[in-house]
Amino acid sequence: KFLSSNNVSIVGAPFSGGQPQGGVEKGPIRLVEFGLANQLEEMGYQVDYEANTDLDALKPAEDPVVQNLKNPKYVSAVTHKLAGQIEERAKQNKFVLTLGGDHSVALATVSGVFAAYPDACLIWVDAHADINTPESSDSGNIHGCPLSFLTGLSQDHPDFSWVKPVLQTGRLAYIGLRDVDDGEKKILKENNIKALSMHHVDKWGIGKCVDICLDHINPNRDLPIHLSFDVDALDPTVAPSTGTPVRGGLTFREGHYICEALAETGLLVAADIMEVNPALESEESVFSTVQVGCSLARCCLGESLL
Ligand code: 4U7
Ligand code: MN
Ligand code: MN
Ligand code: MN
Repeated sequence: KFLSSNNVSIVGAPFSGGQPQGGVEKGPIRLVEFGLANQLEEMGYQVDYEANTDLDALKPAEDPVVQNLKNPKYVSAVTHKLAGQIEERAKQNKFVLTLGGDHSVALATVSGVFAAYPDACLIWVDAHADINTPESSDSGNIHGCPLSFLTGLSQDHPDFSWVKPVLQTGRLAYIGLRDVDDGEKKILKENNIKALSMHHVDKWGIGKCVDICLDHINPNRDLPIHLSFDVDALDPTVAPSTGTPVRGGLTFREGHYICEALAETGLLVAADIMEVNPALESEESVFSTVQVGCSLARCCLGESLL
C-alpha cells in the first residue's frame, strides 16, 4: 500500500558504541557476505547497499559520560548521520532494511522512518524493552535506552536534542520480552504500552500475539509499520551470537512468523535486524545467527508468502 516500488535499500550500521562488547559492528558485513542482497535480488527486488564503513571517523577524541550515558557524543553523531540516510531512502519509497550494529542504532532507524511516515507504528521484537531513561539505566549503555528518547520520555540530554519524540507510546508494541528492568516496567505501565512477554507468547501463541499488537497500534490496518528485530528476542539456541542473550526466547518459527505476518499486511515499510555479533561464540553459532538474520529479513520482504 505504501511502497509502490520494488526497491530495497540496505543500510549497514556497523556500530558498537551503544554497548561495551566489540564485534557487533561486524554484523552487517557478515549478513551481506552471507548473500542477503543477492537473495533479495533473486526474490525480484532492486537492491542497493550503503555499507557506512566510515563511521569510526565520527568517534570523538573524548567522550565522557553525560547524565549516566556512555559514549553519548559518538552514539549521537553516528545515529544522527544514519537517521538522515534512512529518512532519504524511506522518502524515495524504498523499503529500508537496516543491519546492526547495536540497538542504539534504532535512534536512527525510527527517527528516519517516522520522518518519512509520521503516522507509522513500531513493533519491537526483543528480550529487552530498551526504554531506559538516562536516570533509570543501571548500565549506562545506550542500546538499552533508544525508545525513551524516541517517545519523548527522555528529553533533556544535551547530546540527543536532535532526536524528536516522533513515536507516540500508543504506536509502540513489544513481543518477546523477558528481561525488563524495574524502572522500565514502571515506564511501560505508566504509559500503558502494549508489551507482550514470552509468558504471553506461551499463553496465547504467536499468531494471537501479533494480532493483539496490531489491534492496539494499527486497529484499522491502515498505518505504515516499522519492525525493529533484536536477534536476542530469539532463543539463544537459535541466535547464540548476540551480546545480551537471555534463555527462554522465541523459537525459529515464532520469530519468522512475526516477520511473515507483518509482510502479509502489506504495510511493512522498514525493518531492522539488530545485535548480531559475529565475534561471539563458536563458528557454528555465528553461522546459525547470521543465517537466521538473513532469513528473517527475507521473510519481512515476503519470502514465505504463498
Ligand atoms: B538490547 C539492560 F540492564 N536493560 O539497560 C540495560 F538488562 O538492545 C539491557 O535489547 C539492555 O540488547 C539490552 O543495559 C539492550 C540491562
Ligand atoms: Mn535485546
Ligand atoms: Mn534491543
Ligand atoms: Mn543485546
